[in-house]
Amino acid sequence: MTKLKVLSGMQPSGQLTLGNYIGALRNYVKLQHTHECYFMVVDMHAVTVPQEPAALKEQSESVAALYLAAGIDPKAATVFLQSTVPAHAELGWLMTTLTYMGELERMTQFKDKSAGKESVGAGLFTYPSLMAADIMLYNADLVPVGDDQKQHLELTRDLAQRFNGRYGDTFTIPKGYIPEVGARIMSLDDASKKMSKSNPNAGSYIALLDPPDVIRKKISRAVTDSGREVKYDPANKPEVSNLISIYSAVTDKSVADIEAMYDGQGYGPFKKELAEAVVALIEPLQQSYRDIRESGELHRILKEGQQKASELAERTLRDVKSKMGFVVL
Ligand code: ATP
Ligand code: LTN
Repeated sequence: MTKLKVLSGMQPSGQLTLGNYIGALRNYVKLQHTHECYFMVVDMHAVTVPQEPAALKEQSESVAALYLAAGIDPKAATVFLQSTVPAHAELGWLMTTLTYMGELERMTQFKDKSAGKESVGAGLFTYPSLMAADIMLYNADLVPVGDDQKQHLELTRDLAQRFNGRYGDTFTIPKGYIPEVGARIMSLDDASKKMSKSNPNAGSYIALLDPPDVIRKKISRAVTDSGREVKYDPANKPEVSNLISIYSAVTDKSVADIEAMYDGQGYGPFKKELAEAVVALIEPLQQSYRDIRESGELHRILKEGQQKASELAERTLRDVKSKMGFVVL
């Protein structure tokens, strides 16, 4: 039986966070042996907001190395940089022509990222059309992402259906693969905002490359309410509920078990043990990250990924162009 296809990506717009890991990266690792997987670093998406060239380069390599450090095996999954497969830009343009302005205007990520900014690049607006192209180039069945990408995925499904309706059956209609616990980890300083690697306040997120003591400090300083009850109640105790979600995702303990463990103990012991659980998860990943960066193997792996991804992507693009009436030579 042929394997279902999986594609996903993360932006090299900062250091990967625990939110990225729990919401998406963990599922990449889980799916790689049972599915045909494509995992990319979406550098072309990252430049929809200004990036400093040296930082973009370093972060792109760092994200790719973190994929591997988290357990992605380049022999099992194809790992590559989006910008090294030009078919993304090309199908991205074609998808932009298929997308309605009204659809893009409704995207909450665009509204959030453009709010209060004086000049906003047009790429930030058309970003979801490029994401749709990313997924469609590989005819992915499943897309492991966090909760914040649901709306973009819905648009991808609409565009795939629109294309199929106009030009004949071509694209698979993809589905999201979103975790039950941890699909939306919130900021440590403000539980109304999602944890985000591009947040200028480093105290708001736990980076996968934060040293253990920094992780301990960030968790001990994480905002909580003035009560002392470790209770999952997102409406009234959003901060503590967020920490419980992280605890549950990291240890696989149920919310009820965690509440029972800290019954009557206040936030102190809870936060301390949460920090240790996060450190225990992250330390081996950091060791493996250092090994990968020092091995000098990264570019070779990304080059192989580029070749594998290009084959499939080019084939889809030729088919699309031909169906749309471009002269294919
Ligand atoms: P940026 O701050 O640049 O917007 P980000 O941290 O939001 O970046 P992305 O690169 O946009 O991260 O997302 C990569 C993946 O991680 C996506 O699948 C996204 O849904 C998931 N993700 C991002 N933040 C969280 C979070 N706080 N909780 C759960 N999943 C998340
Ligand atoms: N928009 C996504 C990143 C992304 C992506 C994709 C995710 C770009 N292309 C294709 C899944 C599949 C985000 O996390 N902000």
